[in-house]
Amino acid sequence: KVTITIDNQTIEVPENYTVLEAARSIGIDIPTLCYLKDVNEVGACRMCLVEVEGARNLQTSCVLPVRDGMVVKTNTKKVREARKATLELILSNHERECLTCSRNNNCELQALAEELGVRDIPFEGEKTNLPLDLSSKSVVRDPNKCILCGRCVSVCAQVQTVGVLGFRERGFETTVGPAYDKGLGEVPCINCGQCIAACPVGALREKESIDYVWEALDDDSKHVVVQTAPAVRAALGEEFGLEMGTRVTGRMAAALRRLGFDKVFDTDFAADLTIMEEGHELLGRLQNGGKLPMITSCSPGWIKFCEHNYPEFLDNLSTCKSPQEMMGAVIKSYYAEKNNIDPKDIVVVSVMPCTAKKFEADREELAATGYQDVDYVITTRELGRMIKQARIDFVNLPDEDFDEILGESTGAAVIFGVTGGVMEAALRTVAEVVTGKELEKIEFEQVRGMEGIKEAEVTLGDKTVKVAIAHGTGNARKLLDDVKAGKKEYHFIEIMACPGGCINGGGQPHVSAKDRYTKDVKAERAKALYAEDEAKTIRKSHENPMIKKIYEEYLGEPNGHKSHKLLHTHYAP
Ligand code: HC1
Ligand code: SF4
Repeated sequence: KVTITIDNQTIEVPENYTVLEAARSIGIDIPTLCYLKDVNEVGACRMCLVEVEGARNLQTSCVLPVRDGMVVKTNTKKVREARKATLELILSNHERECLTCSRNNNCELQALAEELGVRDIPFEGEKTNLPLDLSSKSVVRDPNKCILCGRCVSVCAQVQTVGVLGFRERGFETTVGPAYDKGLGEVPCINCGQCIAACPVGALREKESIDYVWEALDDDSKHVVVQTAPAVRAALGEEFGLEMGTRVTGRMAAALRRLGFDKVFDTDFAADLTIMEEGHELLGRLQNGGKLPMITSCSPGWIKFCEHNYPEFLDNLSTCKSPQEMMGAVIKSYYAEKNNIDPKDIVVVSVMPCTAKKFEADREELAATGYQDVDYVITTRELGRMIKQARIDFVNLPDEDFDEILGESTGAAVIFGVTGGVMEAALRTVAEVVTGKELEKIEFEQVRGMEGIKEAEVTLGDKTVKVAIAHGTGNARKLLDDVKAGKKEYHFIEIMACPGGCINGGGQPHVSAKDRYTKDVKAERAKALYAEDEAKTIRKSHENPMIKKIYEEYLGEPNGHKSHKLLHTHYAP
């Protein structure tokens, strides 16, 4: 421990603290902009300047280690003026179209300008004026709004180990983007949107599909059906000021109905269906000497990461389509036939916590009925915007249910949205199918939690199955390198592209760096999903009565002929 005095308060803090951490530990809020805890700690933006006794110049507190006896002042005239001048300089070269910006009222730069009392910008400099990068199906990059904080660069390189973003040119010409001026759609970007989540301003955002969805809803000749991913219900409330971790499943269904969707279905139904298909696929591979380890295939960011970086594992991927795609295929076949609707008139809209789902929906492999399985994908944030545009009082909506029968789901499905959840859901079903006996305890604690890589050994009948889970493609890379090198052996691996799984997807409500510092976003949202699992009467996919019904009425058996046509695919190298 070291003793340090900040703004006349003397405290003891661990010696590995920075001055910023020490100050925040006693509620002294030093402003930051480029700082993102554990991801980007570089002292580049100089917003966190403080005065240190004995030092001639102001110091950047986010990278300044504490020293015993240090005396720090965070709120002197010199500090205030320096921070404000720095901010004014950043603002002078920022396209300040706040009113029409996707981050209006939710922008860290805007908030700082208010907090530091910026009322005019004395030097109106030359402005960056570059075209938008619209080449990606998921992410839009606006260089004119970029403040060069480097948060996206760090996330992409260090957390995801994709590394397609970097600083280009120098001085005034500096921009952030892929090398050689390429667009994000032309490089091995995996569309995960973690860069969007890291961006403090509107320089990175999802490619919006809201207008297409409104258009479909306004078109009387279209039957517009919506599905919502497991993780959306754990975070949508944040768009309306509700506490992080508030479950809004019922209000979300009510809002979707009020927006005018003809049917409100739940991707969770398809998650149960995925477990039926994937569980039997695993059993098949274990019994018939199939390719192992089998790796989950529901996260489209992970699929793209695999295609670019580990093509040798493509045959290890489960042939199951992701739940969102299975749902689309089932809507345009089973549901269409049952209700006598021509699939060409059906529009399937997905609400996803994910930006990569936009890319996935457009993949040519995923069009089982001759039409794309899914037509439009909007993120959790975009759904929030639509609800606001419709002026629906979300917070005070009553709880409503999803529509039958594609809205019926189990606790196993809802935990898909958190790392380890697909594995746990699969184990609940596979264990019972193998042994024919009911599990005494259905929670598999070993696969839960936010450890980057998790491992477990599970007894299934007379066989011990080794499983592993990785979330965030950086962790996936470590795990796969070990498997490749023969250091580790598994039967079944779950990989999700985003750290924490879908709850922390690139399409979820923005959380400022300041809130990320104090709140454990992943854990809070995960709690909401585990609570929903516990609250469900049916918690195993194979016990979902509507899943039984669809196999009886239509699909036949898991991995059967019809399933293969509709629910499976192959990602070729
Ligand atoms: Fe996910 Fe999935 S869990 S991929 O994380 O398998 O996006 O929520 O919808 O498809 O079900 C995302 C979440 C989601 C699929 C399911
Ligand atoms: Fe990197 Fe993901 Fe952003 Fe693509 S979407 S640039 S992979 S962080």
